[in-house]
Amino acid sequence: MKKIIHIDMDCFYAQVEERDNPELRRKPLAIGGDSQRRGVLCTCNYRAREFGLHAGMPTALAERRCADLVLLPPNIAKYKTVSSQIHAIFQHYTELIEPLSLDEAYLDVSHSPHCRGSASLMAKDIRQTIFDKLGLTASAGIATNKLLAKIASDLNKPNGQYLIRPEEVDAFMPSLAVGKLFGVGPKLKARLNNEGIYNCHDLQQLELTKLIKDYGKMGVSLYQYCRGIDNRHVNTSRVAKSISVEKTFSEDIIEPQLIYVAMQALYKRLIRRWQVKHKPALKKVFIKIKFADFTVITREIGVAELSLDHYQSLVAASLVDNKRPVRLLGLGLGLKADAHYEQLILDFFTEA
Ligand code: TTP
Repeated sequence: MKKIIHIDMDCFYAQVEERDNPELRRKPLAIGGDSQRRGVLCTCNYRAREFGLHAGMPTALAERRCADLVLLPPNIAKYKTVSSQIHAIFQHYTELIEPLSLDEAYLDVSHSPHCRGSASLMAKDIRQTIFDKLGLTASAGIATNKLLAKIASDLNKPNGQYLIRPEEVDAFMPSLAVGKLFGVGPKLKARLNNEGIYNCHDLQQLELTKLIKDYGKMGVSLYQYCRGIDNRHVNTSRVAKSISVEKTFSEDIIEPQLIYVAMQALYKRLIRRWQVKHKPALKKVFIKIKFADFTVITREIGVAELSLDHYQSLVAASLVDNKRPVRLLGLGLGLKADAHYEQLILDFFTEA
């Protein structure tokens, strides 16, 4: 049986800024883009969350909800440095580390000799070390697989940890909302809810054959995950599946010509990101457009070569179908699964 720890720093960007300027601790604090430039929040501290603020919220709305909000721009270089310091602490316990983002990672400590092999004690130790060395708090989940460990790390947040014992899994799973399962994003969740499936108990009533018929390969995962079964390994050489860049315009754009100008600038940034990563092999290109009413569409085509023309035709087709002002444009590349290069960090912050 495996011993997996999922570590997740508490309100990471905000906490780092609070640490470096303790005055901020008493204030509602958000990290994000300027409301003048129609930015959104990357995250906010727990005081700000009391006002209903959260990641992804437009900064303008956040400032309306919380008049005293202190807003800071993200300092990604600083967060990357802290992230590698956290990573160095993990390495003391195990080499089997799978980072999910700057502030989150799975650790397989099944064979770690530390703390007499107790994963709970190791999690406590790791959190204490992060606090002693870096002055930051983290939360942890401990379980026999990645699915459960990640769910568990949310249960005693902030600055806490939670252990799901193997014998507790059967009692724990039924009441869990389907949206908490790995791979169940907003679309799949809505589809499941539409069919009256809200929690894992509902999912457990469905036969494997029916799940496969309705959801294909994901049906197998759903069947296992709703029972707390997850055979995924801690993947130490995580490979990125996509590279993308996006831009929120300072004003909504109606004029297609201006959208194409923005597209060209984004394309240059995308190429640079792709080159830096040693040009991994492509599977597809895609675009994302967010309209002024916040609806989002995505379009993609399978390609092996990168070219501005692909984006041009995807954008053109989208604009023909949707004659509405555009708030955000994103361009991306889908990469082949075997595209070999290292991407330890998922770059959330894509503004130039
Ligand atoms: P999360 O771990 O999702 O959240 P968090 O650390 O801010 O807060 P919590 O205590 O609830 O875990 O994200 C990690 C960091 O990634 C976050 O501090 C900022 C960044 N981020 C973005 O830039 N944009 C986003 O939409 C999200 C969700 C996170």
